[in-house]
Amino acid sequence: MKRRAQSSEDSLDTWVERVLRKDERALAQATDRVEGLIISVSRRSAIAETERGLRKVKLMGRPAVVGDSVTLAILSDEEAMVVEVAPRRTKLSRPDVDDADREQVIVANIDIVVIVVSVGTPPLHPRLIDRYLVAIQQGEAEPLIYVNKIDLLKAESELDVLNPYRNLGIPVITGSAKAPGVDVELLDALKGKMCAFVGHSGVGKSSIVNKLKPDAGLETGSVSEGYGRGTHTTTASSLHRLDDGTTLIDTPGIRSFGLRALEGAQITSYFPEFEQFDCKFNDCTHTHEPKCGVVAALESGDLEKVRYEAYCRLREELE
Ligand SMILES: Nc1nc2c(ncn2[C@@H]2O[C@H](COP(=O)(O)OP(=O)(O)O)[C@@H](O)[C@H]2O)c(=O)[nH]1
Ligand SMILES: [Mg+2]
Ligand SMILES: [Zn+2]
Repeated sequence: MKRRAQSSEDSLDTWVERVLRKDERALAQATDRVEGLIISVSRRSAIAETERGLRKVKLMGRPAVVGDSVTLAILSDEEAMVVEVAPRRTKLSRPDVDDADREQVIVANIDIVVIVVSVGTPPLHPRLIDRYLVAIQQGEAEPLIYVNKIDLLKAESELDVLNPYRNLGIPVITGSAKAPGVDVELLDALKGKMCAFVGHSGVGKSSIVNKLKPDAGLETGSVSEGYGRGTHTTTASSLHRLDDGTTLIDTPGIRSFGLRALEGAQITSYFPEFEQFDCKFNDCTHTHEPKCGVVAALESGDLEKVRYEAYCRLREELE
Protein backbone atom coordinates (compact mmCIF):
# COMPACT_ATOMS: atom_id res chain seq x y z
CA MET A 1 0.00 0.00 0.00
CA LYS A 2 1.19 3.47 -0.87
CA ARG A 3 1.63 5.92 1.94
CA ARG A 4 -0.43 9.04 1.63
CA ALA A 5 1.78 12.05 1.12
CA GLN A 6 1.49 14.36 4.07
CA SER A 7 0.90 18.01 3.38
CA SER A 8 3.49 20.28 4.89
CA GLU A 9 0.75 21.73 7.09
CA ASP A 10 0.07 18.29 8.58
CA SER A 11 3.69 17.75 9.40
CA LEU A 12 3.96 21.20 10.94
CA ASP A 13 0.98 20.43 13.18
CA THR A 14 2.54 17.13 14.21
CA TRP A 15 5.80 18.84 14.97
CA VAL A 16 4.14 21.56 17.08
CA GLU A 17 2.20 18.90 18.97
CA ARG A 18 5.36 16.91 19.63
CA VAL A 19 7.18 19.99 20.95
CA LEU A 20 4.25 20.92 23.20
CA ARG A 21 3.99 17.36 24.54
CA LYS A 22 7.69 17.37 25.33
CA ASP A 23 7.28 20.70 27.15
CA GLU A 24 4.28 19.38 29.08
CA ARG A 25 6.33 16.36 30.15
CA ALA A 26 9.18 18.57 31.32
CA LEU A 27 6.71 20.73 33.18
CA ALA A 28 5.10 17.74 34.91
CA GLN A 29 8.52 16.57 36.08
CA ALA A 30 9.59 19.97 37.37
CA THR A 31 8.02 20.41 40.78
CA ASP A 32 10.21 23.25 41.97
CA ARG A 33 8.33 26.56 41.67
CA VAL A 34 9.45 30.17 42.07
CA GLU A 35 7.78 33.55 41.54
CA GLY A 36 9.38 35.88 39.01
CA LEU A 37 9.11 39.13 37.10
CA ILE A 38 9.62 39.09 33.34
CA ILE A 39 12.30 41.69 32.60
CA SER A 40 13.10 40.97 28.97
CA VAL A 41 11.32 39.36 26.04
CA SER A 42 12.64 38.95 22.53
CA ARG A 43 11.36 36.85 19.68
CA ARG A 44 13.35 33.86 20.90
CA SER A 45 13.63 34.04 24.64
CA ALA A 46 12.60 35.73 27.84
CA ILE A 47 14.37 36.46 31.12
CA ALA A 48 12.78 36.53 34.55
CA GLU A 49 14.13 38.01 37.74
CA THR A 50 13.53 35.72 40.71
CA GLU A 51 14.69 35.58 44.31
CA ARG A 52 17.09 32.92 43.08
CA GLY A 53 18.60 35.12 40.39
CA LEU A 54 17.93 35.54 36.71
CA ARG A 55 16.42 32.69 34.74
CA LYS A 56 16.10 32.08 31.05
CA VAL A 57 12.43 31.42 30.47
CA LYS A 58 10.64 29.20 27.99
CA LEU A 59 7.27 30.79 27.44
CA MET A 60 5.66 27.55 26.28
CA GLY A 61 2.43 28.78 24.79
CA ARG A 62 1.75 30.94 27.84
CA PRO A 63 2.54 34.34 26.48
CA ALA A 64 4.14 36.52 29.11
CA VAL A 65 5.38 40.04 28.46
CA VAL A 66 7.77 42.41 30.22
CA GLY A 67 6.19 43.53 33.47
CA ASP A 68 4.34 40.27 34.04
CA SER A 69 4.44 38.53 37.40
CA VAL A 70 4.79 34.84 36.72
CA THR A 71 5.04 31.52 38.48
CA LEU A 72 7.94 29.53 37.07
CA ALA A 73 8.77 25.87 37.12
CA ILE A 74 12.53 25.50 37.57
CA LEU A 75 14.05 23.20 34.95
CA SER A 76 17.74 23.73 35.62
CA ASP A 77 20.17 26.29 37.06
CA GLU A 78 19.54 28.47 34.04
CA GLU A 79 16.20 27.52 32.65
CA ALA A 80 12.61 27.84 33.76
CA MET A 81 9.14 27.62 32.28
CA VAL A 82 6.12 29.84 32.77
CA VAL A 83 3.40 27.95 34.61
CA GLU A 84 1.11 30.87 35.30
CA VAL A 85 0.86 34.57 34.50
CA ALA A 86 -0.70 36.65 37.30
CA PRO A 87 -3.71 38.81 36.41
CA ARG A 88 -2.51 42.10 34.94
CA ARG A 89 -3.20 45.32 36.84
CA THR A 90 -2.83 47.33 33.64
CA LYS A 91 -1.56 46.61 30.15
CA LEU A 92 -0.86 48.06 26.75
CA SER A 93 -2.07 45.92 23.89
CA ARG A 94 -2.93 46.02 20.23
CA PRO A 95 -4.59 43.63 17.80
CA ASP A 96 -2.32 40.83 16.64
CA VAL A 97 -0.71 41.64 13.29
CA ASP A 98 -1.79 38.30 11.81
CA ASP A 99 -5.18 38.00 13.46
CA ALA A 100 -6.97 41.23 14.38
CA ASP A 101 -9.32 39.43 16.76
CA ARG A 102 -6.40 38.32 18.88
CA GLU A 103 -4.95 40.66 21.44
CA GLN A 104 -1.21 41.20 21.49
CA VAL A 105 -0.09 42.51 24.84
CA ILE A 106 3.03 44.67 24.57
CA VAL A 107 3.78 45.34 28.25
CA ALA A 108 1.98 44.63 31.52
CA ASN A 109 1.50 46.27 34.90
CA ILE A 110 2.73 49.69 33.85
CA ASP A 111 1.64 52.92 35.51
CA ILE A 112 2.66 55.28 32.73
CA VAL A 113 2.99 54.79 29.00
CA VAL A 114 5.39 57.36 27.58
CA ILE A 115 4.38 57.99 23.98
CA VAL A 116 7.64 59.13 22.41
CA VAL A 117 7.35 61.27 19.30
CA SER A 118 10.02 63.36 17.64
CA VAL A 119 10.31 66.50 15.61
CA GLY A 120 12.41 66.26 12.47
CA THR A 121 12.81 62.60 11.57
CA PRO A 122 10.56 60.75 11.93
CA PRO A 123 8.06 63.63 11.90
CA LEU A 124 5.32 64.09 14.48
CA HIS A 125 2.31 61.84 13.85
CA PRO A 126 -0.69 63.05 15.90
CA ARG A 127 -2.63 60.15 14.48
CA LEU A 128 -0.41 57.63 16.18
CA ILE A 129 -0.78 59.54 19.44
CA ASP A 130 -4.57 59.25 19.17
CA ARG A 131 -4.35 55.50 18.70
CA TYR A 132 -2.02 55.09 21.64
CA LEU A 133 -4.24 57.22 23.85
CA VAL A 134 -7.20 54.96 23.17
CA ALA A 135 -5.16 51.82 23.83
CA ILE A 136 -3.68 53.29 27.03
CA GLN A 137 -7.12 54.16 28.31
CA GLN A 138 -8.36 50.66 27.49
CA GLY A 139 -5.44 49.15 29.36
CA GLU A 140 -5.99 51.48 32.34
CA ALA A 141 -2.55 53.08 32.37
CA GLU A 142 -1.73 56.81 32.30
CA PRO A 143 -0.34 58.53 29.20
CA LEU A 144 2.55 60.97 28.95
CA ILE A 145 3.74 62.45 25.66
CA TYR A 146 7.47 63.02 25.31
CA VAL A 147 8.58 65.07 22.33
CA ASN A 148 12.18 64.14 21.60
CA LYS A 149 14.81 65.65 19.27
CA ILE A 150 13.83 69.17 20.20
CA ASP A 151 17.33 70.14 18.98
CA LEU A 152 16.00 69.60 15.44
CA LEU A 153 13.07 71.97 15.93
CA LYS A 154 13.00 74.68 13.25
CA ALA A 155 10.02 76.69 14.49
CA GLU A 156 8.14 76.71 17.81
CA SER A 157 4.92 76.42 15.79
CA GLU A 158 5.84 72.81 14.92
CA LEU A 159 4.73 71.98 18.46
CA ASP A 160 1.25 73.50 18.04
CA VAL A 161 -0.16 70.10 17.04
CA LEU A 162 0.36 69.08 20.67
CA ASN A 163 -1.85 71.81 22.15
CA PRO A 164 -5.04 69.73 22.03
CA TYR A 165 -3.35 67.08 24.17
CA ARG A 166 -2.09 69.67 26.63
CA ASN A 167 -5.62 71.10 26.81
CA LEU A 168 -6.88 67.63 27.70
CA GLY A 169 -4.57 67.59 30.69
CA ILE A 170 -2.18 65.02 29.23
CA PRO A 171 1.38 65.82 30.32
CA VAL A 172 3.52 66.85 27.36
CA ILE A 173 7.27 67.13 27.93
CA THR A 174 9.75 68.26 25.31
CA GLY A 175 13.45 67.48 25.32
CA SER A 176 16.35 65.81 23.65
CA ALA A 177 18.21 62.61 24.36
CA LYS A 178 21.21 64.32 22.79
CA ALA A 179 21.22 67.29 25.16
CA PRO A 180 23.71 67.24 28.03
CA GLY A 181 22.37 66.57 31.53
CA VAL A 182 19.36 64.55 32.61
CA ASP A 183 15.85 65.69 31.86
CA VAL A 184 14.67 66.62 35.37
CA GLU A 185 11.11 67.29 34.24
CA LEU A 186 10.83 63.80 32.74
CA LEU A 187 12.46 62.12 35.74
CA ASP A 188 10.07 63.89 38.10
CA ALA A 189 7.03 62.88 36.06
CA LEU A 190 8.10 59.22 36.09
CA LYS A 191 9.36 59.06 39.67
CA GLY A 192 8.63 55.75 41.40
CA LYS A 193 6.43 54.52 38.56
CA MET A 194 6.60 51.61 36.17
CA CYS A 195 6.96 53.30 32.78
CA ALA A 196 6.97 51.93 29.23
CA PHE A 197 8.45 53.86 26.32
CA VAL A 198 6.52 53.33 23.09
CA GLY A 199 6.35 54.94 19.67
CA HIS A 200 7.63 54.78 16.12
CA SER A 201 11.05 53.33 15.38
CA GLY A 202 13.72 55.98 15.37
CA VAL A 203 12.05 58.52 17.67
CA GLY A 204 14.69 57.90 20.32
CA LYS A 205 13.11 55.56 22.88
CA SER A 206 16.26 53.56 23.52
CA SER A 207 18.39 56.74 23.55
CA ILE A 208 16.18 58.23 26.27
CA VAL A 209 16.33 55.08 28.41
CA ASN A 210 20.12 54.96 27.95
CA LYS A 211 20.39 58.55 29.07
CA LEU A 212 18.30 58.02 32.20
CA LYS A 213 20.08 54.72 32.94
CA PRO A 214 23.57 54.87 31.40
CA ASP A 215 24.38 51.22 32.12
CA ALA A 216 21.25 50.01 30.29
CA GLY A 217 23.52 49.80 27.23
CA LEU A 218 20.66 49.67 24.74
CA GLU A 219 21.54 49.69 21.08
CA THR A 220 20.34 52.73 19.19
CA GLY A 221 19.90 53.05 15.49
CA SER A 222 20.08 55.44 12.65
CA VAL A 223 17.12 56.88 10.86
CA SER A 224 17.30 55.85 7.23
CA GLU A 225 17.70 58.81 4.92
CA GLY A 226 14.91 59.51 2.48
CA TYR A 227 12.06 57.87 4.32
CA GLY A 228 12.86 59.38 7.67
CA ARG A 229 11.88 56.07 9.20
CA GLY A 230 13.79 54.33 11.89
CA THR A 231 15.22 50.92 11.30
CA HIS A 232 14.20 48.30 13.83
CA THR A 233 17.24 48.46 16.07
CA THR A 234 15.39 47.30 19.16
CA THR A 235 13.78 43.91 18.74
CA ALA A 236 13.27 43.11 22.40
CA SER A 237 11.48 44.74 25.30
CA SER A 238 13.56 45.20 28.42
CA LEU A 239 13.14 46.55 31.94
CA HIS A 240 15.61 48.83 33.74
CA ARG A 241 15.51 50.13 37.32
CA LEU A 242 16.64 53.54 38.51
CA ASP A 243 17.87 54.17 42.05
CA ASP A 244 14.81 56.28 42.93
CA GLY A 245 12.44 53.33 42.40
CA THR A 246 11.48 54.27 38.86
CA THR A 247 11.30 51.44 36.34
CA LEU A 248 11.84 52.08 32.63
CA ILE A 249 10.77 49.64 29.92
CA ASP A 250 12.16 50.02 26.41
CA THR A 251 10.00 48.50 23.68
CA PRO A 252 10.69 47.73 20.01
CA GLY A 253 9.57 50.36 17.54
CA ILE A 254 6.41 49.89 15.61
CA ARG A 255 5.40 51.06 12.17
CA SER A 256 1.67 50.93 12.76
CA PHE A 257 -0.41 50.51 15.82
CA GLY A 258 -3.83 48.95 15.54
CA LEU A 259 -6.55 49.01 18.10
CA ARG A 260 -8.45 46.19 19.62
CA ALA A 261 -12.02 45.92 18.40
CA LEU A 262 -14.16 48.63 19.90
CA GLU A 263 -17.88 49.19 19.79
CA GLY A 264 -19.00 52.55 18.42
CA ALA A 265 -20.44 53.51 21.80
CA GLN A 266 -17.16 52.61 23.48
CA ILE A 267 -15.21 54.96 21.24
CA THR A 268 -17.14 57.87 22.68
CA SER A 269 -15.98 56.99 26.16
CA TYR A 270 -12.40 57.56 25.02
CA PHE A 271 -13.30 61.14 24.20
CA PRO A 272 -14.57 62.16 27.65
CA GLU A 273 -14.76 65.84 26.74
CA PHE A 274 -17.67 65.04 24.39
CA GLU A 275 -19.91 64.28 27.36
CA GLN A 276 -20.48 67.91 28.23
CA PHE A 277 -22.25 68.53 24.90
CA ASP A 278 -25.93 67.65 24.53
CA CYS A 279 -27.19 65.85 21.46
CA LYS A 280 -30.82 65.38 20.40
CA PHE A 281 -30.37 61.62 20.13
CA ASN A 282 -28.99 59.48 22.93
CA ASP A 283 -27.20 57.23 20.48
CA CYS A 284 -25.85 60.12 18.43
CA THR A 285 -22.68 59.18 16.55
CA HIS A 286 -21.83 62.89 16.13
CA THR A 287 -21.35 62.40 12.42
CA HIS A 288 -24.58 63.07 10.47
CA GLU A 289 -27.39 63.53 13.03
CA PRO A 290 -29.32 66.81 13.36
CA LYS A 291 -28.94 68.89 16.55
CA CYS A 292 -25.67 67.26 17.51
CA GLY A 293 -24.05 69.12 20.40
CA VAL A 294 -20.61 67.81 19.52
CA VAL A 295 -20.74 69.17 15.98
CA ALA A 296 -22.15 72.45 17.33
CA ALA A 297 -19.24 72.68 19.79
CA LEU A 298 -16.84 72.02 16.96
CA GLU A 299 -18.36 74.87 14.96
CA SER A 300 -18.30 77.29 17.88
CA GLY A 301 -14.72 76.37 18.71
CA ASP A 302 -15.56 74.78 22.09
CA LEU A 303 -14.24 71.46 20.84
CA GLU A 304 -10.75 70.96 19.41
CA LYS A 305 -10.89 70.16 15.71
CA VAL A 306 -7.99 67.73 16.06
CA ARG A 307 -9.86 65.73 18.66
CA TYR A 308 -13.03 65.61 16.59
CA GLU A 309 -11.01 64.47 13.59
CA ALA A 310 -9.31 61.80 15.65
CA TYR A 311 -12.75 60.61 16.74
CA CYS A 312 -14.01 60.43 13.13
CA ARG A 313 -10.90 58.60 11.91
CA LEU A 314 -11.24 56.02 14.66
CA ARG A 315 -14.94 55.55 13.94
CA GLU A 316 -14.22 54.95 10.27
CA GLU A 317 -11.51 52.45 11.01
CA LEU A 318 -13.40 50.52 13.65
CA GLU A 319 -16.68 50.19 11.80
N1 LIG B 1 19.20 64.91 16.87
C1 LIG B 1 18.79 64.02 17.75
N2 LIG B 1 18.90 62.70 17.49
C2 LIG B 1 18.47 61.81 18.40
C3 LIG B 1 17.90 62.23 19.63
N3 LIG B 1 17.54 61.12 20.32
C4 LIG B 1 17.89 60.05 19.56
N4 LIG B 1 18.44 60.47 18.40
C5 LIG B 1 18.94 59.60 17.31
O1 LIG B 1 17.84 58.99 16.67
C6 LIG B 1 18.19 57.68 16.23
C7 LIG B 1 17.20 56.65 16.74
O2 LIG B 1 17.35 56.53 18.15
P1 LIG B 1 16.88 55.21 18.94
O3 LIG B 1 17.08 55.53 20.39
O4 LIG B 1 17.49 53.99 18.40
O5 LIG B 1 15.32 55.23 18.61
P2 LIG B 1 14.22 54.10 18.94
O6 LIG B 1 14.05 53.28 17.70
O7 LIG B 1 12.97 54.87 19.25
O8 LIG B 1 14.70 53.32 20.11
C8 LIG B 1 19.62 57.45 16.69
O9 LIG B 1 20.48 57.71 15.63
C9 LIG B 1 19.79 58.45 17.81
O10 LIG B 1 21.12 58.84 17.97
C10 LIG B 1 17.78 63.63 19.89
O11 LIG B 1 17.29 64.10 20.92
N5 LIG B 1 18.24 64.48 18.92
MG1 LIG C 1 15.02 51.28 20.26
ZN1 LIG D 1 -23.89 64.18 18.65
